[in-house]
Amino acid sequence: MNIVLINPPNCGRSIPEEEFGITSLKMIFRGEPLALEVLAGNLVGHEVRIVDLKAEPDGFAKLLAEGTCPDIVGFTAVTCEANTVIKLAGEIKKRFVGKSPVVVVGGHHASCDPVYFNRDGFDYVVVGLGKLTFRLLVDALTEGREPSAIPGVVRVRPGDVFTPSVRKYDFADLVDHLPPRYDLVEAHRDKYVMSGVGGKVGFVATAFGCTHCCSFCSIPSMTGGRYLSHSVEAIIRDMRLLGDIPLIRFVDANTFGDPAIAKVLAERILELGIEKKIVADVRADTVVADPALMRLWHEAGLAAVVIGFEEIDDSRLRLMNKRSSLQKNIAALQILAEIGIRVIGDFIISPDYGHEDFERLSRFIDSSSIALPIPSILTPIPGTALYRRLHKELVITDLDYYTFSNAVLPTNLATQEFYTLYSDLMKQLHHHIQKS
Ligand code: B12
Ligand code: SF4
Repeated sequence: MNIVLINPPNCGRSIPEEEFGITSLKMIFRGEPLALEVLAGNLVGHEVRIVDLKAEPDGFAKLLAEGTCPDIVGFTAVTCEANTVIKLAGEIKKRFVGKSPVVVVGGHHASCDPVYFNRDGFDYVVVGLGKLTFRLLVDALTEGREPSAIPGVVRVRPGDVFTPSVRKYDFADLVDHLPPRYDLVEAHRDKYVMSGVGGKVGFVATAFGCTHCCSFCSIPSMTGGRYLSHSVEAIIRDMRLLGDIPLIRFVDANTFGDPAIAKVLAERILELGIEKKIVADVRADTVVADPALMRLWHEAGLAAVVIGFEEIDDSRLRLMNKRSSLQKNIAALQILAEIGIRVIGDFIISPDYGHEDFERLSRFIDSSSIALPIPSILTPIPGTALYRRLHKELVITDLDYYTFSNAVLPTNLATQEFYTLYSDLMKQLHHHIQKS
């Protein structure tokens, strides 16, 4: 089969920019489309290519201009990319009308809100981890079998009943023995950079899902609540496949979710003398529970960690089901500063924030050792507990705005005032970054 996997362009819309001319919130994100490389890794025997529209904005026009119709087109999308992908899928169907490429969508939004894609332009939605499922789907299509019985695969029937069955996930879903096809994006390598931490970056997935279930987070639904780790040897293999790229970002939402595996992995990196700078996500309570593990990881190359601090108020943390506390956040910062690991800190600004709250957060961050603070705005992503609780209150339902930098819930302050304070906070953080 001739398979084309498409990474949507940087998209999503900004209210501060459109309504108030505040452009200081714009961020440019870069990184390789690892999901598509992972899927391609399990498509041995097929002709596969990746069109990364974040790295190559005119890639889609070039694809449409080609004479050959792909047999299968696969799209990935987070929530703010869902509408863009719907448009692109429609254009594929229109361009190759009569030739019937099979169009499949998977990824974060397809997993948390699959019914959203039950519309023209698509043939199948894949829910959750896709490395094994997509291979089974491609096999069924190759052999002319009906794929709907494959767990995680749902046939699109616009206007008709669309009920994805509940799926179970296990280690087999990781197809551990086959590496991602890093070679498919080789032409764009120089564009995959992590500014602020150290230039050219390669992505490695060490685990999927999470050990926790915070109310705003869509990660647990990717694996039905399970935490699944790759084998240590597969992780080492992938790190080595990235060649001389000096910086590795472990893209897992919670890299140290299984501390025993994390310990063996760090020891193996040290034993093999792999000298890479590493950035990974860790929970504050994991740092506090096991500082020795962090020390070991620092030796193994861990240069920076991303921590979801989210809030500086315990009652708000409880409401988010974060199962951590301000005290643990502060203790984690102290431990990491002593070890010498830099911290990238995520914070969530609730739409009910007033002046006081913005000021308190700004003071906290300014007096902390966080090297790169990243405040985003609380956004109920469909499929999360937060969405189930608050969806009736949404004032913006257009998913283009679900970029985590728009208030889609009503703000307590006047909207412009809210965005101005948010923008001021971002500017202040910019100074903080330059200072640290
Ligand atoms: C790396 C990353 C990025 C990179 C993406 C690089 C790229 N793809 O081009 C960059 C930095 C560009 C980025 C940007 C953004 N990101 Co981001 N990002 C991540 C991160 C850390 C890792 C993603 C990853 O590579 N995972 C590894 C792969 C292998 O796993 P996977 O993506 O889950 O893929 C599996 C399945 O989903 C499925 N699958 C995926 N695609 C497809 C396609 C098909 C056809 C099939 C069959 C299956 C399938 O199979 C895969 C293998 O099992 C995740 C957090 C996380 N840990 O998942 C957040 C995350 C995906 N990002 C998120 C968000 C919100 C954003 C931004 C809006 C900015 C922001 N505020 O963070 C922007 C949106 C981009 C835009 N259009 O502007 C959210 C998405 C939530 C949601 N539902 O919308 C996440 C989950 C973070 C979070 N905790 O909330 N991001
Ligand atoms: S926010 Fe972090 S700790 Fe909470 S469920 Fe998501 S990935 Fe896990």
